[in-house]
Amino acid sequence: MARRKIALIGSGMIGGTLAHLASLKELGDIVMFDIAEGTPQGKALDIAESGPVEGFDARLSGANDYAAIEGADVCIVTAGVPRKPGMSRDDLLGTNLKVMEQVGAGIAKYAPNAFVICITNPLDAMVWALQKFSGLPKEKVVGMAGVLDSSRFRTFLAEEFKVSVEDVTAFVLGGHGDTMVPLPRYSTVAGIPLTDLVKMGWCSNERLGEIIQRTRDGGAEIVGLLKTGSAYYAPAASAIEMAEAYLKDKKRVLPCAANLSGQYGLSDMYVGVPCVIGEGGVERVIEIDLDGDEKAQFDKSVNSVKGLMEACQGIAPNLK
Ligand code: A3D
Repeated sequence: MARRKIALIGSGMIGGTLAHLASLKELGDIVMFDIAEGTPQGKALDIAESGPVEGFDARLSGANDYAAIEGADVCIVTAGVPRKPGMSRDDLLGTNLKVMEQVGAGIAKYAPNAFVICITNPLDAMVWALQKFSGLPKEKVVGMAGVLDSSRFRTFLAEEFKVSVEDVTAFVLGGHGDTMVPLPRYSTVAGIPLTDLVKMGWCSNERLGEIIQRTRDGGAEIVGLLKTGSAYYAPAASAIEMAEAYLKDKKRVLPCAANLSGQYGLSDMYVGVPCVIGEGGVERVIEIDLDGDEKAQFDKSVNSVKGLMEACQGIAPNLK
């Protein structure tokens, strides 16, 4: 059987890490694409040369022409610009929207059957625009944010409780931004909800609130430390988990920015919700019960995503 083909559109910090992880996991052959000449070619060759040492078989190549992504099974999009200190994700909108238009056209022409995972920020608006620009089926275009946000939440919780990260599950809903909604009721240590752990005296409500705020600020914390760009190891690992769920038809239940068609009372927009990811792409959006406070937080987050979508429509009126 032919190997699967994975196209990485954008070969910067996340793109390079994606190529490395996909190679180590032998997910398929990898084509790295970028407008910067030499960058995708150089990174692809460098990673290919680690193959004999690591013991993976994968063909890696780099390109500056979309024709190279022809027939890709998965496209992971990081093309665009990242944040610098002092910038919000939303400051990237104008530049990255134009990039999504080019990427959408490239995918539509050369990889119309691919499962497309968008990472470019501001995420929920960019994945929505990318689906429209590409015209691919809505269930085949998805955004990565929730896996990363919940992984950050899990990291901080495991550290706080001094337990393995493997035993911590976490749920984060809503848009990928300051209004994201980490849900303690649906986050657990080995199945015990955080709300029960507070009752059991594992931590106070105040401390839990601090951890939730650190999760919301998780991206900015890294931008502040790196100073030259944003996070890339954990974002790449998170997108690879989604790609693997699709390629291996694992039916993973993962929080993703998915297109809503009536769920949560919303339609024609992308926002972070729990999804089943398998060979069909986003096979199911799971509607969980939200209490009054959770619903209010979710609505606030949805409104901020809608504001970004309107800003996109102001720039690109064809995005109706
Ligand atoms: P960076 O290392 O700058 O890589 C971006 C790459 O895109 C560069 O190599 C550029 O040359 C390339 N590029 C620019 N314009 C185009 C174009 N028109 N066509 C093709 N390639 C182009 O950034 P990065 O890899 O650190 O981050 C990539 C994106 O991911 C940014 O928008 C970040 O804000 C975003 N990001 C999202 C998350 C989420 O959780 C959603 C997390 C971290 C970063």
